[in-house]
Amino acid sequence: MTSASCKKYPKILLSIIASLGCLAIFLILSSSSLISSQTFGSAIRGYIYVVGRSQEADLIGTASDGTVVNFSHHSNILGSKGAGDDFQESDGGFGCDLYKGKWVYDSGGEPLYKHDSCPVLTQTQNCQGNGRPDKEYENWRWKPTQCGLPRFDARKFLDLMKGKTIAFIGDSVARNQMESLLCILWQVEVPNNRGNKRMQRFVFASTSTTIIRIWSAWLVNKTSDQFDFAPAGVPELHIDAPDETIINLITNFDIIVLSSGHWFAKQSVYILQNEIVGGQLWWPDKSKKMKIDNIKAFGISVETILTAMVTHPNYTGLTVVRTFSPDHYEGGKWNTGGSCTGKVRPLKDGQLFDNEFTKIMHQKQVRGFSRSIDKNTNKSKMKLMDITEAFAYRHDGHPGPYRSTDPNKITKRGPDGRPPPQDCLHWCMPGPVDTWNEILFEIIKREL
Ligand SMILES: *[C@@H]1O[C@H](CO)[C@@H](O)[C@H](O)[C@H]1NC(C)=O
Ligand SMILES: *[C@@H]1O[C@H](CO)[C@@H](O)[C@H](O)[C@H]1NC(C)=O
Ligand SMILES: *[C@@H]1O[C@H](CO)[C@@H](O)[C@H](O)[C@H]1NC(C)=O
Ligand SMILES: CC(=O)N[C@H]1CO[C@H](CO)[C@@H](O)[C@@H]1O
Repeated sequence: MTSASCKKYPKILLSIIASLGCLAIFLILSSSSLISSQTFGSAIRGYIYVVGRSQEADLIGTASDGTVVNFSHHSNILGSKGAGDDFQESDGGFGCDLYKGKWVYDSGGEPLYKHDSCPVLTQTQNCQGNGRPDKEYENWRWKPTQCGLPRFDARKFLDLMKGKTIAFIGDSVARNQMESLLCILWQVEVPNNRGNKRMQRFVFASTSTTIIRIWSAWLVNKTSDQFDFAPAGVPELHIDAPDETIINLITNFDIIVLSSGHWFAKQSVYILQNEIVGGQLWWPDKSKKMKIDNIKAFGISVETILTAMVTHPNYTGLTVVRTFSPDHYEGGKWNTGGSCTGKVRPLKDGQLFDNEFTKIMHQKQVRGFSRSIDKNTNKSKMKLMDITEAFAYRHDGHPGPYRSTDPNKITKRGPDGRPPPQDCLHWCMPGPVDTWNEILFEIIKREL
């Protein structure tokens, strides 16, 4: 983002700009935006991401179509009880790792819905509607090595989900996936909007299937009063206490998809056992080292929310943790020439950007997941939906500069080579994010 584009969002960014000269990230819809459907489409818009310089990819693969991926090193990353085990028992004992595979171009493929056939699609992710000139990114399909990933059958999904409720809980990437699912289902049935102030809620009458979204950026208890030496106004995250709003609702849900991570790049104070242990874009006493940085805080938060869920006496649902969604501010940071402008096909093998931040966030998340599995005392199930590496290849799947219908928006680099303001974090709809719901459907088929 340029400083000019920051000026467009003075309210949102003001405090951060003040201290950081616009070095801030603001990713997501504010929580209020889930209240009314009018605000679908109002959105945001600055993102900061630190993307490492291109390095040798640490994935191995063949190059016939340039997109073969070797994920075999995953077992190391995932540790003992990670997603590596998730699908071993399925497929009649053959096992199929849904996260190991490649992106294949499907020239005759049609997306699951059209950008103009889904009234709930947020405008900032409506890439075609915002004038994105290329369209091929809609036609790459994820092909797991050992099995096929069936095209999403909306009718079958509703039948399988008869009487059931699925809740997407988390940040704006949760919204991205929830809207993708709604758009897919919309093609066979228009749901009733039964939302309220706490949550978005759509009910498909034919099967009484309910799709819910609840905003919770960090998934843990957030306060904002003055606390010890933390000033009022800076979000205080009690990273060892879950967001009570979530915990109070979970027994109503059969399936919960959790999405978090990117807000740990935002300003906040980290509190553990009632003691301030660190902060992000906030730490007044430079002479003292903080105990917990944003990456550690993320890992702890994941363990906190999951532990609260799997030790809840009455929760029997399936919890799906969708792993950290990779962003693609390639070649720099968001404000130093990092860009996904002009990316029209997935990265080829060997071109993968080694994004240290993504990698370590993923590791912490997987560790938090594994540790909470060990604490499970109820009948609920947990699955890791480990999409991080597969989606690291999809630098073509983001809106880039096509974030609004504004006919005067800048979509090309300036004379100084600076890229235009852009979103290389959220995913176009239709687009690769629809694959998440195809994978989710497979998980549900296997677990319900
Ligand atoms: C994938 O990587 C593993 C180890 O990293 C290696 O043993 C294996 O041969 C590789 N497979 C392919 C198809 O390259
Ligand atoms: C956070 O914790 C306080 C104190 O225990 C509690 O009153 C509040 O409801 C909690 N809020 C959330 C969102 O969990
Ligand atoms: C769990 O269910 C029982 C029986 O319906 C109820 O008495 C109890 O309050 C519930 N516990 C929680 C934490 O919801
Ligand atoms: C059905 C079941 O296994 N419920 C258990 C869930 O976890 C609590 C402890 O938090 C147990 O007391 C329940 O028996």
